[in-house]
Amino acid sequence: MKQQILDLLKNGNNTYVSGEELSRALAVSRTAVWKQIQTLRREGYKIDAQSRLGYRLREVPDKLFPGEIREGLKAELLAQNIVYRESVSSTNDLAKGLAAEGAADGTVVIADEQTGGRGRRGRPWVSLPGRGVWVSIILRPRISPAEAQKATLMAAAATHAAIRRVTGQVVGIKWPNDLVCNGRKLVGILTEMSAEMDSVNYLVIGIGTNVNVPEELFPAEVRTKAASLMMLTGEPVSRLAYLRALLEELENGYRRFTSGCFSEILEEWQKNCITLGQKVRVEGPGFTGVAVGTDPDGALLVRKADGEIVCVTAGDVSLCNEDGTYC
Ligand code: BT5
Repeated sequence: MKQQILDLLKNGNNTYVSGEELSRALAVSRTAVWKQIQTLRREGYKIDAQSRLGYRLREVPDKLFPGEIREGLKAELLAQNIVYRESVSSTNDLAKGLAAEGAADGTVVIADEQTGGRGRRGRPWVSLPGRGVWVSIILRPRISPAEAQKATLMAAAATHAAIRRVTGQVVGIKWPNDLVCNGRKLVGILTEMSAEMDSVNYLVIGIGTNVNVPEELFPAEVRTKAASLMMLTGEPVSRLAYLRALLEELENGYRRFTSGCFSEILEEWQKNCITLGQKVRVEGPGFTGVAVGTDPDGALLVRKADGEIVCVTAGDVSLCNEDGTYC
């Protein structure tokens, strides 16, 4: 009923809709309408009430409510099940729980705030309330565990396209899971999976995008390394518009991925990858070399000084700065 009232108010296009009209359209009492209006107001919708005129929707909150996301969203699979929470520890953890209970392919889990957002290897991911898009997607592709890396690349290419669509800015993809601009990280991607020996049960792709974070709000430990879409454009960016673009690009990427067209995705990814052709250091083993390409699954190929080509499937890769340091 709440969503129906909201839809009717939106149809009113900034004019008043009478309480009587609302109660008639929904076949409920005017008190019931009033209660829903109060709930909407608590959620942040600014609704004017005038005794003889009725109600007018003045402002929609900057929240990623499923009803708002779906408005104008050109996606099918990723529009079906959208789970929203004001605050969670980690959308990836919530998504994994839902996936284990059988959540459908394409379920989207989104939160306004993460109190325990995670990066890879248990590293923390700063997820300020209301300032980013912290989202996880449950996918159930018929692939082997070895192919899961492809999903991270697919997500990076989709995120890259969404940022370009919404901000007009072209950012760089840093192998395997970062989107960066001037050496600062805008987006981090964390792909997790549940699998048998030869098949994946489900993937959870978590994508964290700093949207409206001014530099001073980043905690000191990431302030000089992080960026946001707002820092790129110089003005606030609509989280809803960005999330819709992201879901559309992800759905498009997932369709290509599952219909055997990963090579197209890889080509796009390679065009925008800033790691390729660069001198890099592969952290962990600690060797250096030149990133000369990827294998068909998206693993990074690094040519060492002695000419040996090493295939790097996971881990951190730092790029060489002009002064010979790596970051
Ligand atoms: C990542 O890990 O980059 C993956 C981040 C994935 C976050 C999403 S949000 C939705 C979903 N739910 C989750 O709990 N996670 C996913 P990694 O490559 O390990 O990078 C982590 C490092 O990035 C940290 O150690 C910091 O140095 C840095 N960092 C942390 N928060 C950041 C932020 N908001 N912006 C830029 N850099 C950040």
